[in-house]
Amino acid sequence: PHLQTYEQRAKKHGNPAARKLLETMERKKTNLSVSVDVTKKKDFLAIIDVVGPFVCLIKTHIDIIEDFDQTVIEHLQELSVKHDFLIFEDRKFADIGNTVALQYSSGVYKISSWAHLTNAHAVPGPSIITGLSSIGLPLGRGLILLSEMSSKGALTTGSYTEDAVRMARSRRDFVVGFIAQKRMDGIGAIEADDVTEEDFLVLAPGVGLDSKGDAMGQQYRTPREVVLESGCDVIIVGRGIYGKSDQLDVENVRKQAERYRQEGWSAYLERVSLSP
Ligand code: UP6
Repeated sequence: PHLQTYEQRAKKHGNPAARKLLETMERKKTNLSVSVDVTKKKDFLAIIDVVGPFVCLIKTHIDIIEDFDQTVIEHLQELSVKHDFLIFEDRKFADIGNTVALQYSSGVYKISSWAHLTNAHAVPGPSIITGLSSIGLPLGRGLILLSEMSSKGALTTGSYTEDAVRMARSRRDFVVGFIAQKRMDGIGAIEADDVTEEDFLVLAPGVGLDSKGDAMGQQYRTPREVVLESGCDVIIVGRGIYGKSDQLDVENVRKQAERYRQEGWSAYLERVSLSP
């Protein structure tokens, strides 16, 4: 499906959150998601307001905000309307169905009430999807499974990746894609599976233009490698855009967001031009 346009794919997608994301990407001409991993409410909202025009999706780690209160969510939702982007809470759920259902719906953050997308590890097996979908499906949310990770030495390889894709394939109503480094089309499929109609979005973290990695095992590839060569749909960029968050340079954040949007989008245009 990745040689089709985002618009063509939006028309066929059965999940409302995935459809809305694909439509937003086409409308705003961007496959950039900014990962806003900062610890102060003020910086968090300032970055989002600046990068908003250039992104389809804002990725959050809501539990790292030190001065979190309900107004963070209210402002985030206002910005999501103002700049026309979706919200993805990178919660990486990894427990039994009953526990993840509570973590998703309750506690301080009530993630299901504001995040269009969230994600989960496949390690607990299919019951994690059962638990999360009991909350998210009636709300029109979508789930992303982690089938690969960007960090050095990640255990998400081979049969683990295949099993994660199989889990997703059996719940295409709710699982809309993967955190991965490449397309997962047909991976782990057996003959009885009809994979011709499946369209999983691939969201790729570990994207950077000026660095190959960090001191803690992160590994970066360029938007071109990720979108054109590996067929991923959304590039997730954190520090490549906001740098060191202790000295926020708003003008530079804007410049970097424009630069990554441009790189990601031209790689996408080149990719769809290969369509027969
Ligand atoms: N992330 C990865 N790799 C994965 C999954 N998730 O880096 O395999 C997340 C991190 C971080 C963001 O939790 O929020 O993507 C990457 O940030 P960076 O661009 O600053 O490295």
